[in-house]
Formats: sequence, structure tokens, C-alpha cells
Amino acid sequence: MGMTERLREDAIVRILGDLAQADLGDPRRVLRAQKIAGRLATNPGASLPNALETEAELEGAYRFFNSEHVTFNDLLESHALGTVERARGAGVVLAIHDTTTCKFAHADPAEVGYTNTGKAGFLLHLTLLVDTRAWKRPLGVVHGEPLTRRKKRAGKRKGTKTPGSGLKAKESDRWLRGVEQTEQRLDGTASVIHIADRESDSYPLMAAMMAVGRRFIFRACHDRITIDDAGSKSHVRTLVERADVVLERSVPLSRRLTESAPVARRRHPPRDARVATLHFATAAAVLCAPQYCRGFPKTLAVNVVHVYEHDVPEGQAPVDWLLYTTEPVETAAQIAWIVDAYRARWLIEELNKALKTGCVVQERQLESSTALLNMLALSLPVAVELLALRSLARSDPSRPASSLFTHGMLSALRRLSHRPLPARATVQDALWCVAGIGGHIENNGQPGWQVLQRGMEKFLSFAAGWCAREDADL
Ligand SMILES: [Mn+2]
Repeated sequence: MGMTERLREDAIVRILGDLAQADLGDPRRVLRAQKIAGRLATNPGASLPNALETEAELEGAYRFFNSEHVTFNDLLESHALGTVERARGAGVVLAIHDTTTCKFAHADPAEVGYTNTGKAGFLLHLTLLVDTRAWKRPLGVVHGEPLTRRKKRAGKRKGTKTPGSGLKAKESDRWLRGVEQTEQRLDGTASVIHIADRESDSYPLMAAMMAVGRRFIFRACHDRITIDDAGSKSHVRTLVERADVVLERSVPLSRRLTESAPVARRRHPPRDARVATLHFATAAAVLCAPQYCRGFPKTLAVNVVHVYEHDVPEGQAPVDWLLYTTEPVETAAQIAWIVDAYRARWLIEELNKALKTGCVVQERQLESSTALLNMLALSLPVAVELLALRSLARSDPSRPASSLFTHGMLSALRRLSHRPLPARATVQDALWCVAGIGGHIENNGQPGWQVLQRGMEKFLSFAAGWCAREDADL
């Protein structure tokens, strides 16, 4: 895969600065880590042999990733400390939690672990901190936890969980571990709102968080039972469906492609790009503890925000989110803020993609989960900075394109693109041209990661030749 965008010097300085704090037992190892990270940062998405300049460097990198003295946690730790520093003074930060599957086609599952489908890979649970000021700047990852299944899942029947074959029993506790780790690291320097998708929906999780005053916006998976003052019970959905619509909003939805796994397809049906009119309704709900939840409070008082869509085009699944939150829902502004905060969850999806489209998944020389995780840990800060760049282009599209690309690259882009690039091009103009090169079709709405990646790949290989010719004059 080609690189996506070019990282600016300040981003690289941040990455290397964080690594300087790493405790790897030997300062030479820190230097090695910085050297590799520096190469990855100036060459994001390139394979290791392409990113590293000499044979000696490449061998050094393989030795580093395979070293018994280097661990995922130690490498992540320095980035997490830097992230906390960046969160200082941010006031309110979002902590977005998510679990993603990392697959390694070249690897042996007996060595790196088994995915759901029995292929080689593991799960990675990450917590991304996001600034809520001017634009939603991703600050970095404060918690990362690999989850490795050492045995192939037995049987294919739905819902079968043979003990020992799947995830460890308390693996669902990863959400709470991520929350508590984040809070501990920040230690009050910023106020945190935790965000997660349907996978996190758990009464014990919400109960444990509320007991110590944690704030959250979680998407509901189950339609839970609620109880009112008079003691009568109903479902959460019934409550919000009775509530008045308090806000309406037009929101552009991006196109979503079909996913290969049937479960994923059911959860995330493919969708065309469209502008959706979303309706927002809220209710205060007192959730009843499910039967199996012993030792937890019998009820939990939360606010519920329902975001949904009428008049959906034929064949498209309507937007329908049920959010549980500790945040107030008294005014339209508060409700809009909650939904916007939840929508910032796309950042972690993008981070996962950026991380996985990089060299990590293709690196054939790394065969153990330890080495692959070390590689992931060094790639993570690079992926965060790439994400920040894209997120800035989204939120401040009128910035000059020259803040992203050199003069030579812009002239190469102008030459290659069939879409016109204005003289004083903005970041948005440049990305639009790149998307066109990647085969983006205007009617499909905003270009996605893949089309940009493809366009960027073509553009960069063209620009490399173009700029080399210009440099030859120097
Ligand atoms: Mn998820």
C-alpha cells in the first residue's frame, strides 16, 4: 500500500519526542526505536524494506521488533504519556474505545493467535483521546490491549462458546480496563467523556462507571427494561418513541461498502452516500438490572438519546441509534453536543484502518505476535498523526494546500489530475483531486479512505518522478 499523506515536521517531532521517554532498558534501543519511527513517519504506509534505507537499517529493525527487551506496552507507554501531556488544558476530552481485528495473512495462527474465522490474527482494544475544542483533534492513544485467542474456535454453530476456545471469560472487562486506565493516566488534568459502540453495551460496565462518577455516551445494543416512579415497567425504545422530537438535523452520510463476514454485513449493511434528516428525541430512563447482574445496583438512572430517520430511500437501512448517557439532555444544544461527540467515533474507525493499511499487515518477516505487536506499537503514533491531518482537512478545508504538499507536489498534482486544481488551492481542493485520481465518482459523496489511499498511491508515485526531475535542477 502506498502512503496516504505526508506528515509535517511538527508531527514527526511529536512522535520522536514521545519515544524519547520510552524505557527500553538501554538508551541505544530508544535510539533504534526513534530511527525506525522516523522512517515510518516520513514514509507512512510503505513496507519496512521501502521505508528503511539500508540493509543494515532493515536488519536492525527486525532485530528490534523481535527483541525480548522490547514490548508493546513499553512502546505504547511513551506515546500514552505524550498523549496525556497534549490533553492538559483541553478541558473536556473524548475517550473513544473500540476493538478491532488485526489479521496477518502470511502468519501462522498457532504462532500469533486465531481470529473468529480461524485465520492468523488477534484483537486490539484501543482508547483514543480526542480534543473537543476548535476541531476534533486526535491526541493519541492512552490504552491499548491485545487480546489473543490461543485456540481455534470449536464448531460453527451460532452462539456456541466452548470454554477455553474463545476469549478469556473476563475479556468483556476490557472496556472497564480502558476506562479506568484512561482516568488514571489523566488524573483529573482533563475531564473525560467515554464513548463506545454497541459492543460495549453492558449493565455492569455502566454501573461500575456511574458508581465512581464517570461520564459516558454509549450506544445501546439491547432494548433494556425500565421502571417508572409508579413501578410500571416498559422498554427503553417505548419510552423514547413516546417522546417528542426535540431537534431535526441534516447530516451527510458516507457510503459504506459491503463487508465480507455475514455478521458484519448484518450489523453494518452497505449504504449509499446520502443526506439524511435525523430526528432526535430524549428520555430519562431508570434501567432495571438484568437477572444475572448480582451485586450491582438494582436500577441505574441514565439519559437516553434516540437518533433516527424517517423517509429512508428504498433499500437503505435507516439510521437508528439509541444512546445511553450521563450527560444532561435539557437543551437542544446539549443534545446536539452529545450526538456530535458520539459521531466523533468515526475517528477510531479511521485510526484502525490507517493502522491496518500500513505495512504492519504485510510484513512477512515478523512472525510472532510479540514482533507484530511491537511493530503495531511503533506504527500507532504515525497513524494518529495521519488521522489528525485528515481530520484537520475535514474541519478546516479552506487551509491552503501548501500546508499539506510541497510546491513540486502541487504542480505534479495539477498535471496528473483530471479535476482542476485552482491556483490558490485549499486542502479540500487537493484532496478532491487526489480522490478523482483514485477513481472517486462525484455522485458517491465524500471520498472514503480507500479511494483516497488509491489516489494518493498513484499521485505519489507520479509525484516522485516529477519532483525528482525538478530536484535534478538544484
Ligand atoms: Mn467496534
